[in-house]
Amino acid sequence: MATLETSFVLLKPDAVQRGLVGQIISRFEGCGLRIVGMKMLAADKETLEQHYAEHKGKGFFPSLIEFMNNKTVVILAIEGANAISNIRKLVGSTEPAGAAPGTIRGDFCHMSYARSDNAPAGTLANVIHASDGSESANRELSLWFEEQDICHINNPRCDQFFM
Ligand code: FUP
Repeated sequence: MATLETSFVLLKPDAVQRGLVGQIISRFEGCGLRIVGMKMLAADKETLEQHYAEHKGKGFFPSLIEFMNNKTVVILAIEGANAISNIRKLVGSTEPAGAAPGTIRGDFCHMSYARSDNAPAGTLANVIHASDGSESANRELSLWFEEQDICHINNPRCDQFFM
C-alpha cells in the first residue's frame, strides 16, 4: 500500500557550485513529488557530523565532512506516496560511476570510489543526499528543519496549495 511520506534531501556543495539546483529539483517535481520545505544555507560541522553519525570512525568520514563544512547546500523536504524509496530510485546508487543513466547521480556525476581520494573534491562528490528509510528521514528532517518550516497539509501557517 502506498504511504504518504516526507523525505529529507540535501543538494551537496558540488550541485550548488555547478549550478545544478534547478535541474535536480525539477526531477522530483516532474514525477509529481511535492516540495514542502526548502532552504539554502551554509552547512556547519556539528550538524554534518550528526547527519553522518553512522559513518563516524570510517576512513572517509573526515574528508566527507570537510567537503561540505561551511559550504552552501540546499535542503529539501519532499512529500509523496512512498516518497523515501521513490526519491532513492531517482537519486541512483551511491557511487556515481555505477549509477544508472537517467538517475540524478548517473546523469550529473561520474566519480568512482577508486579515484575519489585524488579528485578535486577530495571525496566522493555525488551531488545529493536522500534519506534511506523512515527512521533516518524523521531524524534528518528534525536535524535540519524546524517543524514549523515544513508546509505539511496540516500546518496552519502554510497556504493550502494542496489538491
Ligand atoms: P548514500 O546513502 O547513498 O548517500 O550513501 P552512504 O550513506 O553510504 O554514504 C554517505 C556518503 O559518504 C556518500 F555520499 C559518499 C561518502 N562515502 C565515501 O566517500 N566512501 C565510502 O566508501 C562510502 C561513502
